[in-house]
Amino acid sequence: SSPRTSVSFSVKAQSVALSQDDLKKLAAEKAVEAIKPGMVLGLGTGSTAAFAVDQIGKLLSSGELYDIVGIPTSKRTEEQARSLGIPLVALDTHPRIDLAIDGADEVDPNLDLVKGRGGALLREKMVEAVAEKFIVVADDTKLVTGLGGSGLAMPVEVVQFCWNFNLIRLQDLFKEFGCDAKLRVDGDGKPYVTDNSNYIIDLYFKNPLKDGFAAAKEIGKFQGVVEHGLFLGMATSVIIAGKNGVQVMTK
Ligand code: ABF
Repeated sequence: SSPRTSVSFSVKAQSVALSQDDLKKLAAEKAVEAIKPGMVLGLGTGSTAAFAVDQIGKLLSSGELYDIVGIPTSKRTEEQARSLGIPLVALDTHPRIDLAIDGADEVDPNLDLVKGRGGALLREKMVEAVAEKFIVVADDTKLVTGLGGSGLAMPVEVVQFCWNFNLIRLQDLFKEFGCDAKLRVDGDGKPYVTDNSNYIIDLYFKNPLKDGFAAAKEIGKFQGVVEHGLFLGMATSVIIAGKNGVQVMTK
């Protein structure tokens, strides 16, 4: 595993306890400080990334930031960015991204991630894989010692055709980790449909994965799997906000 260095930044003494949203905002705004005029940006999805998108919108309207374009990782983020007047482009015309800022569901000590509980994993991975720098923003509840160890879902995006076939295969693949696989459903109990018209199978592990890279390789062999939520070796740095301040983890 790669060495890791951590740099801590203290936050101003707070007279009231910071909420989880305050922490997300702190991490997001710290990441936005890395944006320079002229950059092509990857705009993440989720409640933490949304604070970064908000801040970009504010800096654009105050004139402190200019001459940037963004590539949104979901329809939700596209709407948010449009409403803030952030100029948007696509990977088709801008296949090089200077900086992507996005949240995560789990962050391990090697800066490997589980992402996609928000359902946007495919576009997130396409954007973040080509970004020169990828800064992850999160509060400290996202830290895990091993991926899959939070007890929450690790998503796999699959085509709709014979989705149950892949559900069974995935559950079987990870049976040594006590994997329970479930089709994601929306509030009406109907299958959740991604921005790319696919389904999501959520994997719940009793024990964390021993080797994320081996797991990713095996999942990738299944026909009909479009993408999975293991984002390995992709993050350049992770900004984690907790009660004691903001910590920047880099490799
Ligand atoms: C995106 O949003 C996803 O990859 C991840 O699933 C989710 C994290 O959301 P939040 O910041 O709301 O916890 O980053």
